[in-house]
Amino acid sequence: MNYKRVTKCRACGSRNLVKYLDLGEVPLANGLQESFDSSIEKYPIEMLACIECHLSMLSVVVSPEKLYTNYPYHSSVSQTFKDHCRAMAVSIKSILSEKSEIKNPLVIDIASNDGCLLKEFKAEGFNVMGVEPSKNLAAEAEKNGISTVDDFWHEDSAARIPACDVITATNVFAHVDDIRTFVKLAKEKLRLYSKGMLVIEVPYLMNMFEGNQFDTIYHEHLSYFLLGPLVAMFSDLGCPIFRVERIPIHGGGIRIYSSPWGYEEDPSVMKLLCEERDKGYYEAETYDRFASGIESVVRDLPFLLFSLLEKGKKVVGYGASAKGISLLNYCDIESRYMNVVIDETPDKQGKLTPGSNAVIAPFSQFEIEKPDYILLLAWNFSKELIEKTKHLGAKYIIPIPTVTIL
Ligand code: DWN
Repeated sequence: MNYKRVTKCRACGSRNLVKYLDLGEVPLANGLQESFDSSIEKYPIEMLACIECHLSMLSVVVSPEKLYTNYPYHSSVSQTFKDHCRAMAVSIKSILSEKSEIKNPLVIDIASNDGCLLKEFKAEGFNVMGVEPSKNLAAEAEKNGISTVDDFWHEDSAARIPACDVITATNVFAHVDDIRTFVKLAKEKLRLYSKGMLVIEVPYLMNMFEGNQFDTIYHEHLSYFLLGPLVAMFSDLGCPIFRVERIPIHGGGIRIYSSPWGYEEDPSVMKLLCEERDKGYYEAETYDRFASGIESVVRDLPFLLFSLLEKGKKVVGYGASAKGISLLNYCDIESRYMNVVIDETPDKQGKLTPGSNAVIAPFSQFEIEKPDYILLLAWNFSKELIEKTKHLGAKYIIPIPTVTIL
């Protein structure tokens, strides 16, 4: 068996965990198939909430080696994400320069993917180094001039990197089982001299609940964060969060800044903690409401695709995203309703979406398929995807928060 069950909260250690959502068993979202496989492995998707600190988490942890050794997701495919990385590098440079005079600071990016973020730091005059466990991505980053330690973030890899001024971790913290060790190892690398800081971006549970983004629940995402549990855990580890920003990327997240080196707490931290409390995120009803809210999409999306098929309309998916593949499985959408998903990531093309068995095809396939409807499976990049395809004259299906036709 390639997974283990969660028995205690990974943030606070409490065993007081309550299940609030069960989405059944689905294949791994990025486990793209070379050919049809009727015995594809499936793993449970259940959400638990910690009664003590309010961290939400999956009930199982699939082995990271199985998930990430060869990972098809390339950050650089999206211009929106590249713009986000550019703005992030500029903003961190400005915050760091308020605090220290250091020239050419060193930034380490954990789970640096193809080097998308580090490229922007480099352009801002930083020295850069990546840590990336996926061999294909680490090799690509190296090819692009980004020095990369080809490994997960653990004691051995941490020992191989120098002390630094900034550590970034975007879209990886939610994927990590032992988040306490992750922070401890990062904290030990931050230089006192430059008041080094750890900057982490994670999807935000408030955005997930408000936007009905249940498709972002899949095996790679082990935790679903509010600020509350993070503030408590980071403070317990001696690396307090001193600033938080809400960020629009990937449907809405938070960027947290933490450091062991005595930064004054910004009002943004208390403000968001109060908002979480006032909006009921520490109350059970909020979780039950989210769980029942997903039913409309699970009912309406297959119904819409079925009725379009009956009317002889062609539907093509756009963006073989992990969330899109998960959505197809949660909604039981088979290839007879939609047999092609377009994706511009070469590593994904020619493969089948696990479970729903649609062929992943390059952009040029749009001209052959001539879709009447495009299902935006990467709805987080709707603007970019619509801009690229509007010449096709198709209508768009946006699956969440409610199934909508544009
Ligand atoms: O945390 C995670 C997030 C940040 O990224 C991971 N666990 C995996 C991944 O999730 P995802 O696959 O749901 O991410 P995206 O970025 O929403 O995926 C978009 C997909 O669409 C990619 O496969 C690239 C593709 N795409 C494209 O073909 N043309 C995207 C854009 C913007 C495009 O123009």
